[in-house]
Amino acid sequence: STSGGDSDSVCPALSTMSKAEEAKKLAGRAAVENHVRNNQVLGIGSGSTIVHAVQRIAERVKQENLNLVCIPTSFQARQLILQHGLTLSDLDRHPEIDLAIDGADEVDADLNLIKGGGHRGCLTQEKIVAGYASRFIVIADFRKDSKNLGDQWHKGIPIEVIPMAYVPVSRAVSQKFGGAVELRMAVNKAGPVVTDNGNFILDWKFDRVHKWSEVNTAIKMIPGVVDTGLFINMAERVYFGMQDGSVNMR
Ligand code: ABF
Repeated sequence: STSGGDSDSVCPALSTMSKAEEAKKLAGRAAVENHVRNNQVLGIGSGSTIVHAVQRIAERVKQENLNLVCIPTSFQARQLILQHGLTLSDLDRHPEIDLAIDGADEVDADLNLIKGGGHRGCLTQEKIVAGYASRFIVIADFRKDSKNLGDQWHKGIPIEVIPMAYVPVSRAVSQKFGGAVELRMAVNKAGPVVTDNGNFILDWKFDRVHKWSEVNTAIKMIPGVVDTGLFINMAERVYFGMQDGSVNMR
């Protein structure tokens, strides 16, 4: 029948988009429900999924009169915290974080993550905040759920580099580990993406499965590398919003 009129048949791509957005919301809200408690220092991640979590945090602060302090992982996160009237702080005043919540581009079966795929290539501040958090919880929609890194996410592993070193770092990564490395360009192609830290982002399109923990350490040792979008063994739990309206936890 052509008369159904449901969004799946009219525009499948649009339908997947709105289902993904709904799934992000489910994941973000479930994580806040289950983990946010009074008197916590929270790490606030970056991207589109965290927006839903921050909305729920702000609702709960009002409803339950919670006393929370928020540490941002990016300029975007800082703006989100301020826009929602939450208390903004930093690692100078709060070097220990109780709970960090963030999105991801891909999550494998062992809860290893690829991050940094967003417009601003946020990953270094996210890794710092997650690294100094007692608990790190990831929120994502069903499209991010993967067995092996690279199964779902095809844009490669982001690597933040000091601008003067982007060419030798690119060469070193492809010589040592194969694959192809590209400097990430701004959407309008007018120049490279510049991170919140004033650096560039390389996208390493790997051509085989690696031992990610070893590769991550080896890439970090290359002079000029600031950090990688590989988050190995950091996430304690991931909430996936599903297409059917449920939330899967891993
Ligand atoms: C940032 O946003 C990045 O580290 C990660 O790549 C991405 C996740 O964004 P989204 O929630 O929009 O998928 O956290």
